[in-house]
Amino acid sequence: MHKTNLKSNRPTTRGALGDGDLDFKLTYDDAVPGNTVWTFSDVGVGDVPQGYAGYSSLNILCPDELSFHYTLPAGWSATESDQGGMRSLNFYISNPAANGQPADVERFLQSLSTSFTLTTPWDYPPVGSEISVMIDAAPTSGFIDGNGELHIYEFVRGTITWMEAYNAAHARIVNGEHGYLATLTSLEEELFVYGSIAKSPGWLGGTRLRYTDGAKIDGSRAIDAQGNISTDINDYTYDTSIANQWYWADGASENGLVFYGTPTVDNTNGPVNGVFSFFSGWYTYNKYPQYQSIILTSWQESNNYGGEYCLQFAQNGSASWNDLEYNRADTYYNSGYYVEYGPFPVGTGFTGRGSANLEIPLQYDVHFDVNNPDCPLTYPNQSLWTGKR
Ligand SMILES: [Ca+2]
Ligand SMILES: [Ca+2]
Repeated sequence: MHKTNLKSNRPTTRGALGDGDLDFKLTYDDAVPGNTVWTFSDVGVGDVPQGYAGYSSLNILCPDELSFHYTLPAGWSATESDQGGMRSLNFYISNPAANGQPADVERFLQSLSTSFTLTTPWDYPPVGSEISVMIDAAPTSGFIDGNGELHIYEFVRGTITWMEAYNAAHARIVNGEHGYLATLTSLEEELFVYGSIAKSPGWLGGTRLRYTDGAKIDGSRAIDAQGNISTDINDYTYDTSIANQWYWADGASENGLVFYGTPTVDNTNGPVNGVFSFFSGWYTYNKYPQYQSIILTSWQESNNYGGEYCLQFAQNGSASWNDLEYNRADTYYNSGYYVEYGPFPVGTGFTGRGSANLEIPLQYDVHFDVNNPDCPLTYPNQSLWTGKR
């Protein structure tokens, strides 16, 4: 048995052009024996979209066999999620005006390198074999859930009511699917969104509002062809005898799910067994001791202070939740809303709004049998054995 590597068959660079304002190449130095490092090059980032001060976020989605090497520029932060064979790296730019300009993003992408950790030569990434990069002027991040599925989140500025935000979220589209007011249904998702983009107070998709006949809001009672729900508070009730449970009013599988069984804080009867909730206060503080520094305890929520029935997130820079009036829309209490998209299936790249999906230029070896030298096979992204052993 004889085998050899056919170096000439290795690609050295690959490029991609997104359908938004982003393009880049991955470069692999073929001259270095055993090299597993790829670097980004030829990065081009387009102009900042009108109405924005700069880019706010940069997300990378890839198989989790990839290791990324980088140094964060000043004013940038990073969050990572890694589940189900996929990895999502999220870089958040805290001051888009200062360090989110196209040249800053280009410099950072150009400084990235990545390498594989392969235990065997044929142990290539099982899904996708793609690197997806998305830049966005709006704060956006991508989370990989326990099933390896992708959820994308976005914070949208705007002082609008909860019902208006419900409709506005539905009108937004990523990867071809409508968004919805974000649903944080696990501690992992909660901490991820807080750690990546949640720097401003804004609406989530939870409420205890009901239609006046007692039905939950779930998107099924549209008032127009766009699927909007009524924005008139008179079509709803927040009477605690009817509007007595907190539930998610939208979302892929959690639409209608009750996450808190009482209208106001009740540490015995409120928390629903096996369902995640994260209201401010001592209950949450004691239940998650390792995250006490990001949970507000100055008051116990939900407190229905003056009539509050819609779910608000990231007040005073905290990760915990608060109940708020539907129309409490000012920059201190509520400066926008959180939109979620997905879940998208394993292997989905980003599309739209400054994104590029790139096949990873894998090193591949071709093995052949000297007794049959005419049959060296080349096959991208695979290590093949051919001929007789
Ligand atoms: Ca969710
Ligand atoms: Ca409150």
